[in-house]
Amino acid sequence: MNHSRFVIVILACIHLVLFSCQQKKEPRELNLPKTDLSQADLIPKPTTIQATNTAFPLDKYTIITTLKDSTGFADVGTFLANSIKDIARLDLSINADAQDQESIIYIKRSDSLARGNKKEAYQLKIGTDSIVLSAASAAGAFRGIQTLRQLIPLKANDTITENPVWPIPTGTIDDAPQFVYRGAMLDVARHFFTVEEVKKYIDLLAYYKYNTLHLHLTDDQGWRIEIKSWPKLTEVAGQTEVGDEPGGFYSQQDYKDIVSYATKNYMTIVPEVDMPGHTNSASVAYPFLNGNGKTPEIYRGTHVGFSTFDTRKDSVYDFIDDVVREISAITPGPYFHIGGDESHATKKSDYIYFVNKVEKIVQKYDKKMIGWDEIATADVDSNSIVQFWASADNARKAVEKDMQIIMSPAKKAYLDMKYDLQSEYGLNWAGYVPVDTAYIWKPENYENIPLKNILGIEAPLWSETISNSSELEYLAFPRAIGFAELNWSTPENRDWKNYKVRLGNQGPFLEKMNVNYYPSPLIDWKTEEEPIEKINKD
Ligand code: TNX
Repeated sequence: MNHSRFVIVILACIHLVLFSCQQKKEPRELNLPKTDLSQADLIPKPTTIQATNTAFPLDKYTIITTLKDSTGFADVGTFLANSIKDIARLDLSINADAQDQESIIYIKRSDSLARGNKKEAYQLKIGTDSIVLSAASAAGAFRGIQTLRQLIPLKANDTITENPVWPIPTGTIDDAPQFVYRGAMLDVARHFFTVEEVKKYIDLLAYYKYNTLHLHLTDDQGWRIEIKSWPKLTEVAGQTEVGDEPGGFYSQQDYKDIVSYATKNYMTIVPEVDMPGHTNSASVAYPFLNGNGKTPEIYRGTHVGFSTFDTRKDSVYDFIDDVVREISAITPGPYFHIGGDESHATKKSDYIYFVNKVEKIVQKYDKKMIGWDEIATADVDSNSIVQFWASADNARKAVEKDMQIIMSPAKKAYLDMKYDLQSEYGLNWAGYVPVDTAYIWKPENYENIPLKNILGIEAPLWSETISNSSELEYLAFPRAIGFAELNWSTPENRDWKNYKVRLGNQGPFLEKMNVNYYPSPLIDWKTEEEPIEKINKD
């Protein structure tokens, strides 16, 4: 090193020492309450929790710092800053030089945390002046952020210092999901739900670590996604729904907007175009598609099983090719759901022929095919995925083909089943599904389906009896919260008695989010004595 370089290095060192002396402040003497991280109301329950019984003071002197050069981490930090703004009205600085910081939340990457296919693993180390969130991927960091959000009290403690402080219990959480596919489905075909309503559902699902939202985009009563090469689908078939209501549809721009909102929440959108049955509305728009021998007329009722595409006409497959191509082009996720359920008006041999042809089209556009469990009766590829809803025999056929299975048994996982006799909305063809029935079952060995074939649980919400967010929330909450835990936490970590206390303590959060949940009498719901400020996104 030459002389002048040496001088520069020495000056830089002196500057650094002086600067860090200036920065060094006396630690604050905060008299924070004792805590117990192991008793926190976390849903889903993390894999392991070690409590150290002190508290981290979240307040206006906290800063957020993230790893900057790794995709997604800075955005995850911004998501945390925004959630803290919502809960605590605190405007924390993120990745900026702060002068008066007292505590730090640091979000970093740690490749050693990835376990097998569990890319969403994360670790939270909460100390008295720092929180370190480590994850192998931004998706893992995002899941960890949800845990952190659940640890922030909704109300500040304003007796500790002159400024409000949100004490967070200290300790270490090590966590990873049991299943890689943690889904909910929304039927936007029987009744249409607006982009804003879908986004609100995404917000709530993401909070409980769901990573997939399946949209049932078409059915007998309506077609909800713009297909540019077949405009009448939305011009005609987008204008009806169950009952007298006016229908609606997503333009491709709207759909992209939903997809990008989901992506920011680390959720994958699975589009479903249900066929060859459940296609009356498409045949009303384009009668050549129809294969049931009757003149297609608009249908506003709730029966199933009467419609079918003409499975032996080449032009029908040209139509399907366009539909799959256009939707796949705006769907970054790996899946395309072809429905395939209740095709009672399709001959068995025609059904098998149809599923095989459509599977090829889906694969041509680089997507994995998903279908309701009936598709297992066709000669499907082992790469395709079966969604078990009704027939254990079909699910076993899928196991024989070594396929992956999404678990949605109606008796347990259908969000549109009534809770009980008093339920305002819902159906009951699969029985009543009270909050305990929805939680107390083991997807891990349900109907002897081997664990290795299970991709995860998906909770479908069919919309024959509901048509807006508040009715959606009545059926989905609180049961969707239980499926979140069944999906994420292993059986050893699940216990109804313990879960129901944590669930009851979600009351204030659900109220804050304006969620019209069903206050099941099985749960001792906690409510805030004082009215809490609600989060209004608009
Ligand atoms: C069965 S589940 C259906 C839907 C109905 C639902 C009502 C499935 C694959 N098909 O068409 O909306 O029951 O619960």
